[in-house]
Amino acid sequence: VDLKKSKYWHVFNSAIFFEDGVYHALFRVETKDGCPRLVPGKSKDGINFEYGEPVCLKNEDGTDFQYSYAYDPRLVKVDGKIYAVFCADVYGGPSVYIAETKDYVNYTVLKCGFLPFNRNAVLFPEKFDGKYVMLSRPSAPSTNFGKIFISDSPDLHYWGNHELLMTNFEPEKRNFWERIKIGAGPAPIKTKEGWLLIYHAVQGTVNAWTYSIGVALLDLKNPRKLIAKGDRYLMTPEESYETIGFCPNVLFPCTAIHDEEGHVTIYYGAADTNIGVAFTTIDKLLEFVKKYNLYK
Ligand code: BMA
Repeated sequence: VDLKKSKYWHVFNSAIFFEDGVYHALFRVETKDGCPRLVPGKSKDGINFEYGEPVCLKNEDGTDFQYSYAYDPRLVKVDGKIYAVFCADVYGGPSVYIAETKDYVNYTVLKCGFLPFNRNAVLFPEKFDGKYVMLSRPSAPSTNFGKIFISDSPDLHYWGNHELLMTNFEPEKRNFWERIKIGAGPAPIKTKEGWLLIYHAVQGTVNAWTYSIGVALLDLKNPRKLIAKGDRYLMTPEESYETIGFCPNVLFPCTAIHDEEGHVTIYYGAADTNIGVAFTTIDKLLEFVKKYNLYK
């Protein structure tokens, strides 16, 4: 989907939430100054969006949220409230921020519960034993490493019980497609067999890094338990809009919308330039992750 007709130069790793017949978006855009910003959008068909000005981010006390850039949002509904989880730089290094919205345009940023450097965070849409659960990817300035961690919180502010959930490359497993790092994608999808986690995984090549999309399955009652993880990518850059762009060979999923019949629509950033849309089903994702389970 080529969204460049808007005034924004690149529109890619974005969050889209479907509710009451409307697709609400929180787009990651870049204007020609190269600065990542978050912009709201609205659509009836999930493809053609109206755009707004960059979102209004306020602190809980009503003052402006001061940051230098914000990017890679995910939108999640927990306990009837809509939250954006995104990465922003406030202290000279990116960290994970949570912001609540009622209209998808005005966002109240909660006090930061994570230390820099940390990115690729997403909340589970349900609480477990009364606690919010978050996936995130602690890293470092160079970010040439990274694994997915799981944490919980009683109030979305104080986060703890940090544990390694999923590692990337394991030499004896030969999963080279995720050699450099991995990061959680959209909010996990609840299924009868567990939580489906769509994520991105990075391979190093002689040219640059290649970002593919993978899938894992977490235990339904205890999401700290990894049940299965694909030994190969679900999608890798192949189409011209994925292999050619501002940053070639990048697939970066931030949204997975599913309906009651199990259809799944994945929106992913393509080459840091456009948004791609891929269709699948919960059954197909479950079949894939079980058939190609790295740990079977
Ligand atoms: C990551 C993030 C993503 C981006 C990707 C490829 O580190 O910055 O937003 O899509 O790099 O450039």
